[in-house]
Amino acid sequence: MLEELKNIKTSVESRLNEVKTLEDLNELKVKALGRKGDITLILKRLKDIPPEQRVEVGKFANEVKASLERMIEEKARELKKLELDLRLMAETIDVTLPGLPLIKGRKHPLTQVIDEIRDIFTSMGFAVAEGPEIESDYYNFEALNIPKEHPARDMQDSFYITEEILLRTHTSPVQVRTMEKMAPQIPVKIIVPGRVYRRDDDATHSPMFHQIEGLVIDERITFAHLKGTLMLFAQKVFGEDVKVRYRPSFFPFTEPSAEMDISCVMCKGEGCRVCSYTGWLEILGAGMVNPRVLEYGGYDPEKVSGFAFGMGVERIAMLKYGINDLRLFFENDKRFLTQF
Ligand code: 2NL
Repeated sequence: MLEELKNIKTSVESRLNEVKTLEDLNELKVKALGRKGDITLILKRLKDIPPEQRVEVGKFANEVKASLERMIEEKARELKKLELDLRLMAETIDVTLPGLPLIKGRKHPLTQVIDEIRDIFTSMGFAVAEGPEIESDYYNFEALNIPKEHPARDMQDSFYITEEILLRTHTSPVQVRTMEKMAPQIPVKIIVPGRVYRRDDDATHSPMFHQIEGLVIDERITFAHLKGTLMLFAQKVFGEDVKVRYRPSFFPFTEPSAEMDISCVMCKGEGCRVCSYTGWLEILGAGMVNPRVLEYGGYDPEKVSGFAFGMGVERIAMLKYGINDLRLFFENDKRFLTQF
């Protein structure tokens, strides 16, 4: 039995060197020291041997058992430390590695143009007004002196929800609403940016587009105020040396009416494809507020007068940035949008 104990001891010792995991170690421990382990079995057999040998063998068996327990425990500590070291190594974070790139957002080019135009007019003392995109026939047409047979009123040209309710075709209804609220106070000096809707869809027309309109009402407002204000605006958007000209025009809500051209931003007035070889680009419509529209708004045309104007934001943006297809604004293609 002494021989057996020695063999168990050397066998466990040599196998301890090969053990690589806590699981293997536990297996080894059970096999040697467990309830049915090699050492335990020998201790159980002690009662069968002669008493004079029993003391010596028993003592040696307990020594082997204690020695194996110590060695196994030592190995367990070693393996635990190794496992922790490996885990720490695997979980190491290199704080010097570059981070993930942050993609910075930006305003849509149309929003940038609206903001720029808004800044120009607010710096001249205009306030910004906004209103509903779903409008009544009254505010969209009637109060703007747009007659019943006018083509804009046709079902083919506007988005009707009912016979009386439609998507606004211009931002002018907000100006009527503002006049109603303010009258008879003066001065009125507002710009109205916003989305408008018309039943059009091609390379130069979108069913939804943006307008900015302006309205000034005060005593003795003349066409000279209109010209000075809009010329300053054009020079701020397109540059100090841009030239402007006015041509007679017609709108039901202004009288007289005009259209403002600027010298072509591409050829500086020389004549090119963009300006159809005229040297001029049309950028907005304007006029003196029709007396009937002043009355609809609650103002007395004998006491006050006003001028108004309207422009398409997409058109201004296309001319400013040299964009040739309106649809680019609405396709959400980042290759286009990130250029602004
Ligand atoms: C254009 C022309 C224009 C107006 C809009 C207006 C509004 C009121 C009274 C009088 Cl409440 N006028 N707005 C006046 C002239 C022209 O727009 O070509 N827009 C894209």
